[in-house]
Parts: sequence; structure tokens; C-alpha cells
Amino acid sequence: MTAPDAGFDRLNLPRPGVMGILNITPDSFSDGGQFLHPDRAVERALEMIEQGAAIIDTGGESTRPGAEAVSVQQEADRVLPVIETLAGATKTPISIDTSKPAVMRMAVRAGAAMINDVRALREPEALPACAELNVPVCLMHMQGRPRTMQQSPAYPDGIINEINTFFSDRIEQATKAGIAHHNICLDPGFGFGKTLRHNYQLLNGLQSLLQHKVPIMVGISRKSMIGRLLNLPVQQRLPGSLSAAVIAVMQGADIIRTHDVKSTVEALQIIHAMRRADDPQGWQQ
Ligand code: 8Y7
Repeated sequence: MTAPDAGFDRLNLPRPGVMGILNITPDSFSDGGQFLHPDRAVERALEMIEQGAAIIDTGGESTRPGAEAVSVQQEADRVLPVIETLAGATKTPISIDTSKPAVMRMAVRAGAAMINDVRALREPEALPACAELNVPVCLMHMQGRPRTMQQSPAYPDGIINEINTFFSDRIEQATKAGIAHHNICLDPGFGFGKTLRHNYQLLNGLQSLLQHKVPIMVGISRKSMIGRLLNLPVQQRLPGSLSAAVIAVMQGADIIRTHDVKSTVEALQIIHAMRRADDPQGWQQ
């Protein structure tokens, strides 16, 4: 049984809701270096909250293909001052994008309310650390490792099947380690060990992920599945990103991770209005 105030429900997210990306890195793919100074990062987070972000995802490690590895110390030095200040300045939940158990612990102590792990708690000790912290966690699918994942992605059993098998296994491992089912959310990891075609097969089959009965998150914002398809640089990928976000929500996604909070919130309001239009209790709220 899930208590009404447990797990993801405790975060009070609207469904669907928007997660604003805050990259505190020198080398992230579309906005690297812009928010390295804590004051600038906090300012940007508050701006995204003002624009309707339901959650802020802070990250100090770039996972783009070929990015440099960072130490626990480096990652902590980047994210902790921002999480601490932000947690004191807003009630909006803060997520920590990390795979390192030590960073998870420090971030939650500093005020983070959620963990977003692109490695789905596969690093040593990440499962027990997360169980102990007892906060919601997003388990993302990735084939291979960031450095090499785009070299020759392949899904002989079909991408949807393979991702569902991966998720069943990760949910089993997580719950065995003591992580509550109501604290789990899944993300198929657009662009992480996937060809352009795989990403669109995934978008088309996204509904199938609802079988795991947990919230679904997706991150498509400005990614190469938009840019390579349309042959557009990162600054010109908003219409494509919004189109994909709307499709994802129509397929059942609950959380959209994006750089462009204001426009994404607006796009999701269209879906919300449509879904509520026939509600006899009213529809605009
Ligand atoms: C995703 C993500 C990135 C994603 C989740 C980027 C950290 C690349 N992508 N986390 N992180 N889902 N859950 O373009 O798709 O933002 S990094």
C-alpha cells in the first residue's frame, strides 16, 4: 500500500510536471559553464521556479559523450553550495543528478529531496545509500557508458523490450536493497546509447513503460534526436523539443526534464486543459 504522502506524492508534483535543468558544470552540452558560480546557479534556479518548474535538477557531472570524469570532491564543491542556498530559499523540491553514493548523501543532507541517477544505481554502494536516504529516485536507462555509448548502440530484442527488461531488473534490485516502490521513477534515457531511430522507436512505444506502475520521466530537451533530425544547432531546437515533450506526455510521461521551463509549462497546459475539458467540476485549474 502506498500512503498518500509517500514517495513521489510527497514532492507534490503536478502531473504532468516540469523539471528544470541546472547544470553546474563547465562542459555540459547545451549550457556548459553558464552556471558555475553558485550565485548565478541559484539565480537561474529561482527563475525556472518562477516560470513554473515543479522540481529543479542540479548536476555537477556532465554525462555527454566523451565528457571528463569528475571526482566526488569536485562534484560536491559544485553542487552543495547551490543546493544549500536554494533549499533555504524555496519549497520547490531539489533533485541531485549524480551516480556517486557519497554525493547523494551530502546532497540530501544539504536539502536535496530527490536523486536522479543516469546509471540507475549501478555504481557500487549506490543501492544501499539510496535505500538509507529514503528519498524518491529516478532510475534511467543507459546502454554502455557515457564515453562510448554512442559508438554502436544495438537492441536485438527491440528497444522497448530491452528497456522494460532492464527496468524490471533494476526495480527488483532496488526493492531488494530496501528502496520503497513508491520512491521509484523510471526514465528511458533518450540519447543514452541509442541511435536516432532508436530514440523515435522509444518515443512511439513509451506507453509500454507504464506497466511498471511508477511515474515516468523523460529528457528530450535540445538533444541530438531533435538537432540531427532537423539539422539545427542547440539554440534552435525548442519547437522540436516541445513537440517531442507533448508526444511523451500524451503517451503517459509524468515529468519532463527540460532547459526551457516557460515554454514547456505552456505546452503542458494545453494537454492539461484538454484532459480536464469534460470534467463537470471545472477544467481551468
Ligand atoms: C537525462 C538526464 C541528462 C535524461 C534523466 C542532457 C542527467 C544530458 N539527460 N537525467 N540527465 N533523463 N533522468 O542533455 O534524459 O540533459 S544529461
